[in-house]
Amino acid sequence: GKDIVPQAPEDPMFGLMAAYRRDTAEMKIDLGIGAYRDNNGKPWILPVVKQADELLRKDPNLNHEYLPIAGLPDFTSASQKLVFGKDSPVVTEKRVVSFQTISGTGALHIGALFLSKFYNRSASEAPAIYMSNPTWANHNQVFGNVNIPTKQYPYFSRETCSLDFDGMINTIKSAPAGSIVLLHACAHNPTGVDPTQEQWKQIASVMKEHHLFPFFDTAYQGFASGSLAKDGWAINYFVEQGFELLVAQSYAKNFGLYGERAGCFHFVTSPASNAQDTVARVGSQLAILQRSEISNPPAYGARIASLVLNDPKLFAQWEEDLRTMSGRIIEMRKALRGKLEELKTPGTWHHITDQIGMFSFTGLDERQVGELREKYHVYMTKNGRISMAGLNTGNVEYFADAVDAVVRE
Ligand code: PLP
Ligand code: TYF
Repeated sequence: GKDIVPQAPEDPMFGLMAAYRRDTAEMKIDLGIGAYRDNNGKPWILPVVKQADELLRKDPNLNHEYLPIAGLPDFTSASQKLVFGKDSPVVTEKRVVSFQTISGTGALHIGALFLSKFYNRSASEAPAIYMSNPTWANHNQVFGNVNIPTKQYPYFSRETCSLDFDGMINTIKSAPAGSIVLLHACAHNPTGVDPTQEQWKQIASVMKEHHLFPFFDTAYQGFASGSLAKDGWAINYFVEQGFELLVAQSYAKNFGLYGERAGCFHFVTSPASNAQDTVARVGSQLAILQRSEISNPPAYGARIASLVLNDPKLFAQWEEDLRTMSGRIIEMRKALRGKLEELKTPGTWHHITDQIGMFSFTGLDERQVGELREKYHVYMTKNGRISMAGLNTGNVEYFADAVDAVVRE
């Protein structure tokens, strides 16, 4: 009858991971989940995280008490500085309120929940959130679960394997005033394609003119340009333009703290005489939402990140670790493209090195992806995305040969 709970489909990413684990072939390759792997295909604990962990273990004052509802203050303040810059007016003018969250997903969720309760309540129709097509699959559920209507803007051109800027900007232009626009701050997942600074300026200008509300998702700061500040450029350009905006920040990838769930949510209000009052009111409501959802956030990951972010020496070590990860990924992009071009694999492959961050959107279609899995034990998402970190000097040639074979078929 009606009351039966319907069976839900398995999360495709976790299904893919399980299938990979079941595969007994020696040459199997996991290009599925966006998690960094070293050149031996193993998870990598950042050296700076090891150092911070040792320091924490030696600290006689640490215990397992609850954190405050908003999280570890040293963590949230350092997170503000990382996203907005040390001397940012949003920090000095106290125009930002930040809550520690269950990684980036939790930050998106509390932002979504806050919007669903408090954003444009007088509008005759609930405002929709526009997200890129494609986007991180979880975005749809996070916003859908709190009944925010979800819409899409074009993002990726299958022909050029690059940004469909005209499609994006035209759809944003046609969004009803008051709509929310979800933007990947850098290293777009799944395409690896970001707007240029010039394009970001146009996006900001259109959004201002049409009274649209930006929600930035920043899960890959440090993976895109090689500079933490540059990777935060788009957010800070919007801040400079005076937007009120939201930011969901994840430390899963850039600290390798995936399972520790360290993240932060930021609400920034525009410069105005009542800005501090706005921040206080919003903060008071966020505290109630946080309390009812998780009471208070988990401590360990935030302590690690906080130690590193607040210590100049550890921070410098972190930047080096980030360069180790992004540098290896760039090497693999070059190796893959080089090998495909050497094989004269039909098609063009420059997008492999043009794209940035953790992922490459290869342009492979579902049949090719299926054959890579069935015949060659290569695991990747159906949309043709590969996690570049799954490639290494030991398997990149095997992968290129496999791609060559399925493309020629
Ligand atoms: N946003 C994007 C675009 C992502 O790719 C991810 C995935 O890792 C997240 C947010 C959030 O991840 P987490 O909840 O592990 O921080
Ligand atoms: O896109 C990825 O691979 C990462 C990790 O349900 C991820 O963002 C993917 C799917 C998912 C949870 C995490």
